[in-house]
Amino acid sequence: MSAAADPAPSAAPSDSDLVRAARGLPVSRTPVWFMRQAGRSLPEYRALRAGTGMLAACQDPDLVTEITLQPVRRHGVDAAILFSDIVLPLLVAGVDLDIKPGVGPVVAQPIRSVADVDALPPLEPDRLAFLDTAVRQLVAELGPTPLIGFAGAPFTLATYLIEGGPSKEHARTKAFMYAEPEAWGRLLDRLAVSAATFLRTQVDAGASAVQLFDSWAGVLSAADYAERVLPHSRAVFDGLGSRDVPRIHFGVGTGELLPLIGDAGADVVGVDWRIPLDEAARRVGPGRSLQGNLDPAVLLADRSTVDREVRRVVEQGRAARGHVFNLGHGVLPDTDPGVLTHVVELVHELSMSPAHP
Ligand code: 1CP
Repeated sequence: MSAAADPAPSAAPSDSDLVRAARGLPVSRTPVWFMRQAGRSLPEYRALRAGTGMLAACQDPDLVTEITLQPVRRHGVDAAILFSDIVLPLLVAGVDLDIKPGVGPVVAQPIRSVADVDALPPLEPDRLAFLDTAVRQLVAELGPTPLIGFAGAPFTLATYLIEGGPSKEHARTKAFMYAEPEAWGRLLDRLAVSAATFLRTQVDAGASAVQLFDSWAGVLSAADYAERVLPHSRAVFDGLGSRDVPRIHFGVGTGELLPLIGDAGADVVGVDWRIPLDEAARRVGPGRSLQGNLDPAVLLADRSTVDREVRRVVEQGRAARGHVFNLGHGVLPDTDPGVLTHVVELVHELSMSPAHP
């Protein structure tokens, strides 16, 4: 990566350091943003959300705009990520679900049979007017800062629909995948169609990049992932057609899946903290950039540990075609927001100086 003399952000989000790093082009400094940067670690978020349910907040364009902007103003991150949730397209389509505080998404009638799969309602694009409004407002407010749109990948959404809520082993999901391969394929096909609709709406309204969250794909073997999941994630990216925005693809615990995660159609592969970025770059190959991978728990440690680990991630990221600095998973709720601001400053400073020998 080459370092230009002027670190000032360029005028167009499509020429921002985030988009350039995602495409493997030279950047003025390593771009940095944080998964779950909008959310519970910010007191201004808790104040704004008081009295409004998570899913209601996600459908209110003014709240979405304000919550999405909060971490950009406070930390000076190089990208905004839309305030929404991976289960929102399901809710909008008519699935009875809620996000319970302290738990996560809970589905009233989990999918347990082939008939349940066939009863899943489709997502009608005309129900996404609130999303179009929110993204347009945001893009106008953000100016040169790119907005990342996102969706949940078919597998990770299927885990919530089948388990009925958060789970560790995803045993029911895997059992359904093995026992009902045809219905499984149909379920993931449908989820791919709605994820693509959700992403297209965001890109057509002005989002500069997209991230597909397959957070729980790491529970699968490479063989099962390749055969039963990857084609459906690829269908989501293919659903973007010729829309020319970088595609980020992320999962947790995907060390053994990294080449496949790239093959699904990503420009950028998101990596958690278990695999160093130089090793991840070897596994992913030369044609893709990397995003990650500071352990979110490091941000709860003392300042010298934070600095040492940030420095390591920046150094190891130099092995990649392009590097977008991020955490290996979302910001933990107890994180001191001041530490996040410090990390943004440190990544920028370190990435403007030449590599250490
Ligand atoms: O009341 C609250 O504040 C609820 C907490 C919360 C928030 C702030 C949830 C519930 N979702 C969100 C927002 C959210 N969700 C964003 C906002 C943008 C940002 O990053 O700042 C994003 C990108 C998501 C995506 C999401 N939701 C994922 C993929 C990312 C990941 O963390 O792996 C997943 C798995 C979800 C499901 C979900 N929603 C909420 C929770 C607590 C969970 C996880 C539950 C579980 O453990 O299964």
